Amino acid sequence: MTGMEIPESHPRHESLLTRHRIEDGVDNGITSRQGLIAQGRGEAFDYLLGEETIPSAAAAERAAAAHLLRADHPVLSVNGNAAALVPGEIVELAEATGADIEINLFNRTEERMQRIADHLREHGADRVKGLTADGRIPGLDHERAKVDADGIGAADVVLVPLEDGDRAAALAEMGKTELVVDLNPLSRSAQSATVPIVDNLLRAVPNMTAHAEALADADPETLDGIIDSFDAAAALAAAEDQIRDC
Ligand code: PTJ
Repeated sequence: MTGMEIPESHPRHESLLTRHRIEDGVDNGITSRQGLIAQGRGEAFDYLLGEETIPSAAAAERAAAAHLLRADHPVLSVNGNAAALVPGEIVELAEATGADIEINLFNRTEERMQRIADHLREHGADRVKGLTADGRIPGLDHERAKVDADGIGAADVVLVPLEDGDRAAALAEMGKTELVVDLNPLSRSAQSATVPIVDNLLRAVPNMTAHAEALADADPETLDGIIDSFDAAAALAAAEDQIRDC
Protein backbone atom coordinates (compact mmCIF):
# COMPACT_ATOMS: atom_id res chain seq x y z
CA MET A 1 0.00 0.00 0.00
CA THR A 2 1.04 3.60 -0.42
CA GLY A 3 0.77 4.20 3.31
CA MET A 4 -1.51 7.15 2.66
CA GLU A 5 -4.45 7.38 5.06
CA ILE A 6 -7.76 8.58 3.63
CA PRO A 7 -10.38 9.52 6.25
CA GLU A 8 -13.65 7.67 5.75
CA SER A 9 -15.47 10.99 6.01
CA HIS A 10 -13.79 12.18 2.82
CA PRO A 11 -16.52 12.59 0.17
CA ARG A 12 -14.43 10.71 -2.40
CA HIS A 13 -13.11 8.07 0.01
CA GLU A 14 -13.99 5.05 -2.16
CA SER A 15 -12.74 6.65 -5.34
CA LEU A 16 -9.43 7.63 -3.75
CA LEU A 17 -8.92 4.15 -2.31
CA THR A 18 -9.54 2.69 -5.76
CA ARG A 19 -6.96 5.02 -7.28
CA HIS A 20 -4.42 3.86 -4.73
CA ARG A 21 -5.12 0.23 -5.60
CA ILE A 22 -4.38 0.97 -9.26
CA GLU A 23 -1.26 2.97 -8.29
CA ASP A 24 -0.09 0.04 -6.16
CA GLY A 25 -0.79 -2.24 -9.10
CA VAL A 26 1.55 -0.15 -11.26
CA ASP A 27 4.21 0.01 -8.53
CA ASN A 28 4.06 -3.78 -8.10
CA GLY A 29 4.34 -4.53 -11.83
CA ILE A 30 0.75 -5.81 -12.11
CA THR A 31 -1.04 -2.92 -13.82
CA SER A 32 0.22 -1.14 -16.95
CA ARG A 33 0.71 2.62 -16.89
CA GLN A 34 -2.08 2.82 -19.46
CA GLY A 35 -4.22 1.23 -16.78
CA LEU A 36 -4.04 4.56 -14.90
CA ILE A 37 -5.58 6.30 -17.89
CA ALA A 38 -8.27 3.62 -18.22
CA GLN A 39 -9.09 4.08 -14.53
CA GLY A 40 -9.53 7.84 -15.04
CA ARG A 41 -11.90 7.27 -17.94
CA GLY A 42 -13.87 4.78 -15.89
CA GLU A 43 -14.11 7.14 -12.92
CA ALA A 44 -15.67 9.84 -15.08
CA PHE A 45 -18.39 7.50 -16.33
CA ASP A 46 -18.96 6.10 -12.84
CA TYR A 47 -19.45 9.63 -11.52
CA LEU A 48 -22.08 10.29 -14.21
CA LEU A 49 -23.83 7.00 -13.40
CA GLY A 50 -24.12 8.04 -9.74
CA GLU A 51 -21.43 5.55 -8.57
CA GLU A 52 -24.07 2.89 -8.10
CA THR A 53 -25.36 -0.20 -9.84
CA ILE A 54 -28.28 1.05 -11.91
CA PRO A 55 -31.22 -1.39 -12.38
CA SER A 56 -30.26 -2.29 -15.97
CA ALA A 57 -26.74 -3.18 -14.78
CA ALA A 58 -28.17 -5.34 -11.99
CA ALA A 59 -30.22 -7.21 -14.61
CA ALA A 60 -27.09 -7.61 -16.76
CA GLU A 61 -25.16 -9.00 -13.79
CA ARG A 62 -27.90 -11.57 -13.16
CA ALA A 63 -27.98 -12.53 -16.85
CA ALA A 64 -24.17 -12.82 -16.84
CA ALA A 65 -24.31 -15.12 -13.80
CA ALA A 66 -26.90 -17.28 -15.58
CA HIS A 67 -24.65 -17.48 -18.69
CA LEU A 68 -21.65 -18.51 -16.58
CA LEU A 69 -23.69 -21.21 -14.81
CA ARG A 70 -25.10 -22.55 -18.11
CA ALA A 71 -21.72 -22.57 -19.90
CA ASP A 72 -19.79 -25.74 -20.72
CA HIS A 73 -16.48 -23.93 -20.39
CA PRO A 74 -16.69 -20.44 -18.88
CA VAL A 75 -13.52 -18.34 -18.54
CA LEU A 76 -12.91 -15.12 -16.60
CA SER A 77 -10.33 -13.02 -18.44
CA VAL A 78 -8.11 -10.89 -16.19
CA ASN A 79 -6.03 -7.86 -17.17
CA GLY A 80 -3.81 -5.59 -15.10
CA ASN A 81 -6.65 -3.38 -13.83
CA ALA A 82 -8.86 -6.31 -12.84
CA ALA A 83 -5.94 -7.95 -11.03
CA ALA A 84 -5.31 -4.77 -9.03
CA LEU A 85 -8.96 -4.01 -8.25
CA VAL A 86 -10.73 -7.35 -7.74
CA PRO A 87 -8.27 -10.27 -7.37
CA GLY A 88 -10.08 -12.04 -4.52
CA GLU A 89 -13.50 -11.25 -5.97
CA ILE A 90 -12.51 -12.85 -9.31
CA VAL A 91 -11.46 -16.01 -7.44
CA GLU A 92 -14.82 -16.05 -5.63
CA LEU A 93 -16.72 -15.64 -8.90
CA ALA A 94 -14.70 -18.48 -10.44
CA GLU A 95 -15.56 -20.69 -7.47
CA ALA A 96 -19.26 -19.81 -7.62
CA THR A 97 -19.52 -20.58 -11.36
CA GLY A 98 -16.87 -23.25 -12.02
CA ALA A 99 -15.08 -20.86 -14.40
CA ASP A 100 -11.39 -20.88 -15.29
CA ILE A 101 -9.31 -17.75 -14.70
CA GLU A 102 -7.05 -16.66 -17.57
CA ILE A 103 -4.70 -13.69 -17.72
CA ASN A 104 -4.89 -11.83 -21.03
CA LEU A 105 -2.94 -8.59 -21.45
CA PHE A 106 -2.82 -5.87 -24.04
CA ASN A 107 0.63 -4.80 -22.84
CA ARG A 108 1.86 -8.35 -22.37
CA THR A 109 5.27 -9.09 -20.84
CA GLU A 110 6.25 -12.43 -19.30
CA GLU A 111 7.22 -10.65 -16.08
CA ARG A 112 3.83 -8.99 -15.71
CA MET A 113 2.03 -12.25 -16.57
CA GLN A 114 3.98 -14.00 -13.81
CA ARG A 115 3.37 -11.25 -11.26
CA ILE A 116 -0.37 -11.27 -11.92
CA ALA A 117 -0.47 -15.08 -11.69
CA ASP A 118 1.35 -14.93 -8.33
CA HIS A 119 -0.98 -12.17 -7.13
CA LEU A 120 -4.08 -14.20 -8.06
CA ARG A 121 -2.65 -17.29 -6.35
CA GLU A 122 -2.02 -15.21 -3.23
CA HIS A 123 -5.74 -14.40 -3.35
CA GLY A 124 -6.73 -18.05 -3.49
CA ALA A 125 -6.63 -19.03 -7.19
CA ASP A 126 -5.45 -22.62 -7.52
CA ARG A 127 -5.15 -22.60 -11.32
CA VAL A 128 -4.34 -19.59 -13.47
CA LYS A 129 -4.28 -19.88 -17.26
CA GLY A 130 -2.78 -17.63 -19.91
CA LEU A 131 0.92 -18.41 -19.46
CA THR A 132 1.01 -21.25 -22.01
CA ALA A 133 -0.31 -19.07 -24.86
CA ASP A 134 -0.58 -21.97 -27.30
CA GLY A 135 -3.72 -20.60 -28.99
CA ARG A 136 -4.52 -17.47 -31.01
CA ILE A 137 -7.62 -15.34 -31.54
CA PRO A 138 -7.89 -14.98 -35.34
CA GLY A 139 -7.91 -11.47 -36.76
CA LEU A 140 -5.91 -9.77 -33.99
CA ASP A 141 -2.31 -8.70 -34.55
CA HIS A 142 -1.40 -7.67 -31.00
CA GLU A 143 -0.55 -9.45 -27.77
CA ARG A 144 -4.17 -9.90 -26.77
CA ALA A 145 -4.46 -12.53 -29.50
CA LYS A 146 -2.40 -14.91 -27.33
CA VAL A 147 -4.61 -17.29 -25.35
CA ASP A 148 -4.41 -20.78 -23.88
CA ALA A 149 -5.90 -23.28 -26.33
CA ASP A 150 -7.68 -25.07 -23.47
CA GLY A 151 -8.68 -21.76 -21.83
CA ILE A 152 -10.16 -18.81 -23.73
CA GLY A 153 -9.42 -20.76 -26.94
CA ALA A 154 -11.91 -23.46 -25.95
CA ALA A 155 -14.33 -21.29 -23.95
CA ASP A 156 -17.96 -20.87 -24.88
CA VAL A 157 -18.57 -17.98 -22.46
CA VAL A 158 -15.92 -15.34 -21.60
CA LEU A 159 -16.14 -12.55 -19.03
CA VAL A 160 -14.03 -9.64 -20.22
CA PRO A 161 -13.43 -6.66 -17.95
CA LEU A 162 -12.14 -3.34 -19.31
CA GLU A 163 -11.70 -4.56 -22.81
CA ASP A 164 -10.30 -2.84 -25.84
CA GLY A 165 -12.90 -3.13 -28.52
CA ASP A 166 -11.11 -5.14 -31.17
CA ARG A 167 -10.62 -8.25 -29.03
CA ALA A 168 -14.26 -8.03 -28.00
CA ALA A 169 -15.25 -7.99 -31.65
CA ALA A 170 -12.82 -10.84 -32.50
CA LEU A 171 -14.18 -13.04 -29.69
CA ALA A 172 -17.71 -12.36 -30.84
CA GLU A 173 -16.60 -13.31 -34.36
CA MET A 174 -15.41 -16.68 -32.96
CA GLY A 175 -18.96 -17.29 -31.77
CA LYS A 176 -18.19 -16.91 -28.09
CA THR A 177 -20.70 -15.44 -25.69
CA GLU A 178 -19.13 -12.33 -24.27
CA LEU A 179 -19.93 -10.74 -20.95
CA VAL A 180 -18.25 -7.33 -20.90
CA VAL A 181 -17.84 -5.05 -17.87
CA ASP A 182 -17.28 -1.48 -19.04
CA LEU A 183 -18.52 1.78 -17.54
CA ASN A 184 -18.77 3.36 -20.98
CA PRO A 185 -21.99 2.20 -22.68
CA LEU A 186 -20.75 3.63 -25.99
CA SER A 187 -17.48 1.68 -26.06
CA ARG A 188 -17.06 -0.83 -28.89
CA SER A 189 -16.65 -3.66 -26.41
CA ALA A 190 -19.89 -2.87 -24.60
CA GLN A 191 -21.62 -2.50 -27.96
CA SER A 192 -20.42 -5.90 -29.22
CA ALA A 193 -21.11 -7.82 -25.98
CA THR A 194 -23.81 -10.43 -25.60
CA VAL A 195 -24.23 -9.02 -22.09
CA PRO A 196 -22.87 -5.49 -21.58
CA ILE A 197 -22.50 -4.76 -17.87
CA VAL A 198 -22.26 -0.98 -17.47
CA ASP A 199 -21.03 -0.92 -13.90
CA ASN A 200 -17.80 -0.53 -11.97
CA LEU A 201 -15.81 -3.75 -11.85
CA LEU A 202 -15.62 -3.24 -8.09
CA ARG A 203 -19.39 -3.68 -7.80
CA ALA A 204 -20.04 -5.88 -10.84
CA VAL A 205 -17.88 -8.86 -9.85
CA PRO A 206 -19.25 -9.34 -6.30
CA ASN A 207 -22.78 -8.75 -7.63
CA MET A 208 -22.33 -11.51 -10.22
CA THR A 209 -21.05 -13.84 -7.51
CA ALA A 210 -24.09 -13.11 -5.33
CA HIS A 211 -26.40 -13.85 -8.28
CA ALA A 212 -24.51 -17.04 -9.11
CA GLU A 213 -24.79 -18.22 -5.52
CA ALA A 214 -28.51 -17.42 -5.43
CA LEU A 215 -29.01 -19.28 -8.74
CA ALA A 216 -26.79 -22.25 -7.88
CA ASP A 217 -29.75 -24.65 -7.59
CA ALA A 218 -31.85 -23.13 -10.38
CA ASP A 219 -32.94 -25.51 -13.13
CA PRO A 220 -31.75 -24.98 -16.74
CA GLU A 221 -35.14 -23.59 -17.83
CA THR A 222 -34.97 -20.89 -15.15
CA LEU A 223 -31.43 -19.93 -16.21
CA ASP A 224 -32.41 -19.91 -19.89
CA GLY A 225 -35.40 -17.71 -19.04
CA ILE A 226 -33.10 -15.17 -17.36
CA ILE A 227 -30.73 -15.28 -20.35
CA ASP A 228 -33.49 -14.92 -22.95
CA SER A 229 -35.29 -12.08 -21.21
CA PHE A 230 -32.15 -9.90 -21.02
CA ASP A 231 -32.15 -7.17 -23.67
CA ALA A 232 -28.62 -5.88 -24.38
CA ALA A 233 -29.71 -2.91 -26.50
CA ALA A 234 -32.19 -1.79 -23.82
CA ALA A 235 -29.50 -2.08 -21.11
CA LEU A 236 -27.08 0.07 -23.13
CA ALA A 237 -29.81 2.63 -23.81
CA ALA A 238 -30.78 2.76 -20.12
CA ALA A 239 -27.16 3.42 -19.12
CA GLU A 240 -26.77 6.13 -21.76
CA ASP A 241 -30.02 7.76 -20.63
CA GLN A 242 -28.82 7.75 -17.03
CA ILE A 243 -25.60 9.49 -18.06
CA ARG A 244 -27.36 12.07 -20.27
CA ASP A 245 -29.99 12.85 -17.62
CA CYS A 246 -27.65 13.17 -14.63
O1 PTJ B 1 -3.52 -4.75 -18.41
P1 PTJ B 1 -3.49 -4.58 -19.91
O2 PTJ B 1 -2.08 -4.58 -20.45
O3 PTJ B 1 -4.31 -5.64 -20.62
O4 PTJ B 1 -4.12 -3.16 -20.29
C1 PTJ B 1 -5.43 -2.90 -19.98
C2 PTJ B 1 -5.93 -1.50 -20.38
C3 PTJ B 1 -6.94 -1.06 -19.33
C4 PTJ B 1 -4.78 -0.50 -20.41
C5 PTJ B 1 -6.57 -1.56 -21.77
O5 PTJ B 1 -7.56 -2.55 -21.78
C6 PTJ B 1 -7.13 -0.25 -22.21
O6 PTJ B 1 -6.43 0.54 -22.82
O7 PTJ B 1 -8.39 0.00 -21.91
P2 PTJ B 1 -9.14 1.32 -22.47
O8 PTJ B 1 -9.21 1.24 -23.95
O9 PTJ B 1 -8.56 2.53 -21.82
O10 PTJ B 1 -10.61 1.10 -21.96
C7 PTJ B 1 -10.92 1.09 -20.64
C8 PTJ B 1 -12.44 1.08 -20.53
O11 PTJ B 1 -12.75 0.54 -19.27
C9 PTJ B 1 -13.06 2.48 -20.61
O12 PTJ B 1 -14.25 2.43 -21.39
C10 PTJ B 1 -13.43 2.78 -19.13
O13 PTJ B 1 -14.61 3.54 -19.04
C11 PTJ B 1 -13.62 1.40 -18.56
N1 PTJ B 1 -13.27 1.29 -17.13
C12 PTJ B 1 -12.20 1.80 -16.49
N2 PTJ B 1 -12.19 1.46 -15.18
C13 PTJ B 1 -13.29 0.68 -15.00
C14 PTJ B 1 -13.98 0.57 -16.24
N3 PTJ B 1 -15.09 -0.16 -16.37
C15 PTJ B 1 -15.56 -0.80 -15.28
N4 PTJ B 1 -14.95 -0.74 -14.04
C16 PTJ B 1 -13.81 -0.02 -13.87
N5 PTJ B 1 -13.24 0.04 -12.67
